[in-house]
Amino acid sequence: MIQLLGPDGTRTPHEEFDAVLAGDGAAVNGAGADLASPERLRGYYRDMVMIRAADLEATSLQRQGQLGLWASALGQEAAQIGAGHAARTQDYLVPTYREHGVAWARGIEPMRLLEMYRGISHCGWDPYELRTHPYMIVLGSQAPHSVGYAMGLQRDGVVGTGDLETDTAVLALFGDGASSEGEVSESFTFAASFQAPVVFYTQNNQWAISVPTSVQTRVPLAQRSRGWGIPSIRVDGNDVLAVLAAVRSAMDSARAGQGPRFIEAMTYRMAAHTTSDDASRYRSSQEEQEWGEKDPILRLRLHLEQLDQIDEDFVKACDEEAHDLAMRLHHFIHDMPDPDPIAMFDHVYTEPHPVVEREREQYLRYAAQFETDEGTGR
Ligand SMILES: Cc1ncc(C[n+]2csc(CCOP(=O)(O)OP(=O)(O)O)c2C)c(N)n1
Repeated sequence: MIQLLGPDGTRTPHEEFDAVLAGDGAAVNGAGADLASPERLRGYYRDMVMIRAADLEATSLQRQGQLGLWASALGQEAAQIGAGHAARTQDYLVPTYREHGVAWARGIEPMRLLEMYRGISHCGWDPYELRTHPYMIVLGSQAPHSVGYAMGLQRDGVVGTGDLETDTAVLALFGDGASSEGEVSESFTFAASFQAPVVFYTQNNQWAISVPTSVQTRVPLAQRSRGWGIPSIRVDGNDVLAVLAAVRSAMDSARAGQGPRFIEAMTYRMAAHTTSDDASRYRSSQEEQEWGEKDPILRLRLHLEQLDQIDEDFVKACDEEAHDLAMRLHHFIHDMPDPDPIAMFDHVYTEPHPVVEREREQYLRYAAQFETDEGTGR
């Protein structure tokens, strides 16, 4: 397993990945040369603090009856912030339902995520503009969507031209449990056969609801893709620098036309699977405590302290900003008017669809029964 930052924040040299982080000396679409500069490290720290605060607030909002459900990404901040920042602006990302740090790194407001979990929005951002697919809850579906998109990129001629500003790759995100889905294996076949510019990225957070990873696989997951001829590595997913370097390097190989890659990031889902789950039913508090000691945010802070690049004022400013974000989310959701139910029939398909139209008519007939002098009663 590749680790650049140990749990105590100490940096271990790694020839290949240190060079990836140092960059090629040129700033490419906003990503400056040194991905591990103190300024950037502080940025990743702030990102992780912000997204954790948003996550905790979302859990509270669900408990207050304001969200239907919430899938927490607590503990996976480094695996997500690192991957999100490793992708270049033009890359296309295909996330699961738990990718809040990735979304943050791609510029998606946490409000948009909460709207989805409140059940009033199908997506909330423009996938074309932000180059990030809508969240998908169908396990493993990220893989074939990504491979199809990647094969489209080959046909568009934006792979392997040597231009880092335009050559594009796809990042397929899915969990350890999802990796058992047949469509992930089928996607490996297509990606390898056609040398598609796609990186398969699994956050192995140790659990698929109550099923441990040891039941999904007898070998390290990272080894799986090798049978397809897809090079792979396992990285410490609680180490933002290892993730950043691994994903950046794999995406750049893929965009250069060198075919697919697979990355397994070892991390831990510190919260329950969702707000509908009770993790104490299937895992020990000792295990939770052990992983708590590998907290990705603490690790980066310790590293910054070792570099003498962080002070109390910065930490306090991040905490205050995160608190403000949580408060904004709280008020945004509590003050949100209920949408007109008829809106749920909008935007299901790009074009009008006869089944949806029929359902819309049925609903209008149903709602008409409750019409009063004051209005429709909807
Ligand atoms: C095709 C499909 N089968 C089953 C489910 C129900 N389900 C939702 S999440 C989940 C576990 C997923 O675990 P993993 O892929 O490890 O991701 P994690 O939730 O841990 O991030 C299951 C079985 C689903 N959403 N889609």
